[in-house]
Amino acid sequence: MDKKRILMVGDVHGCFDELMDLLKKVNYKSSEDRLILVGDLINKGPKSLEVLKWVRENHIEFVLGNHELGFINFLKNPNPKYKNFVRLKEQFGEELSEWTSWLTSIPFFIEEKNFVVVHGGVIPELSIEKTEPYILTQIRTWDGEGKDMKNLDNPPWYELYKGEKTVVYGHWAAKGLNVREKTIGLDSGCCFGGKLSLLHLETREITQVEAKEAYVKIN
Ligand SMILES: [Mn+2]
Repeated sequence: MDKKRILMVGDVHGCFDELMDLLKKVNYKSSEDRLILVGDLINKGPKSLEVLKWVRENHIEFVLGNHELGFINFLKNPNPKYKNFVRLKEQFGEELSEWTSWLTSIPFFIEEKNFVVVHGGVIPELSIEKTEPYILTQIRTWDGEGKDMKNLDNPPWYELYKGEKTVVYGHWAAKGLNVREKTIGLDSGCCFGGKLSLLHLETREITQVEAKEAYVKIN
């Protein structure tokens, strides 16, 4: 018997308090609901470690975003220029190796019968299994090759998407909440002073909370 709601939340980016408020607002219960985060849990906002701790302790499902991918690469090859990563690594303290192996165990996508969750999006030519992680985590537009996935002269990947499954993603705060027939973008820019968004997949109902403050400027 499966009575679970499937709930998905957009890019948290360290906005731990807003995440807690949002889950309260929908009366989230871990015993009854399946919760999936679309990636980019860390950086920009104030409480990256709190988000990671809560997610890990509560076995919350999520996919890796470009910020987690960058952090995993940083852990392999630290560069002091990435101050957020330096700080987060320090906060892990003696548990660094546990945190690292946990993070590297997280998938780049979650695929079920009716839906796919991925941070950036998917490309039309290729199955998701064969698509490179840097594309899955960073795609916005598609030029046929993935040379510049930010170039707004090219079409957004979701306009090219012909799949049957609903793709739920984040990563494109400038577009805001972006609900289409087969694709649902949930990054509504909480860390920039926007909103944190939650999708109830079965009903397509969206619930949002306002950011408590603008933690970073839009770049
Ligand atoms: Mn992102």
